[in-house]
Amino acid sequence: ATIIEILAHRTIAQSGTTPILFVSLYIYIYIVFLILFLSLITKSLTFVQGAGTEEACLIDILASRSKAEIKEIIATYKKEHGKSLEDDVCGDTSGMFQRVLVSLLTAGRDESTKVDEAQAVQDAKDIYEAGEAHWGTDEVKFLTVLCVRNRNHLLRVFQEYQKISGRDIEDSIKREMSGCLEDAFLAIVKCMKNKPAFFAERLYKSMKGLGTTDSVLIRIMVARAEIDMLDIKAEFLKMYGKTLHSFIKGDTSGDYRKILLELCGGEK
Ligand SMILES: [Ca+2]
Repeated sequence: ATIIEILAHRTIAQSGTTPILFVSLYIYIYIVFLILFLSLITKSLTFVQGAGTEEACLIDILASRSKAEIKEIIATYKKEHGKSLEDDVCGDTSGMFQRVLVSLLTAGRDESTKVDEAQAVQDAKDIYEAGEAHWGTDEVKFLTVLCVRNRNHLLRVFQEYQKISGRDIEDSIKREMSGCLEDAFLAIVKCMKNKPAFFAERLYKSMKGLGTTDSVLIRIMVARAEIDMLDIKAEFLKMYGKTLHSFIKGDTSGDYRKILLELCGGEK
């Protein structure tokens, strides 16, 4: 008989002899501890995850959209909510994370394709000195480069950074920062390097492991369906050795699955 059956069918009073009483008590305490322990683990896991779903949503959108798209988002937000998106973001966030979001919102990024060689070398040095070569981190330097420079220029900065520091910029961000700020800077760097790969990773993480973060899955599938879904699927397959289609199929069910697969398109 299993422990549960023993416990269910034999109360302490019924068990009579002392050894059995102790064994039952022991098993009972063991189970209570196990439950407490497991709930503690689940709690601490949600704590370490860093950005909650709402912060992650802000990061995903603001880090990946162009100047024109952000302007449109701000206008639509104003029309639908009668409030300024910037004010609401400021009301809900704080510190450097807030400054990064506002910087992305005010769309100060240069969108030309010009690479200024000397400036790129200087930017890489500045970031290195503000981070790895500095006790603590001067996050403002990261912000001025990552939120302002154009994509081609940044790709050059990342190369130069690797040369100077011997590290990938993503590793340094992970070493120097934490929480939402780390997530925001990482998202910016990943979007600059390869936007479809960034979304492939977000989709993968929304489904792998226990449960599915439906809000992330839905948002990205709907937002990218007609933009770069083919590229995202190709990156997904390259990164995880499985098709996005098969992943969604295995992780969802019913009409919800049908709609997501429709947005995903064919297996390939
Ligand atoms: Ca440092």
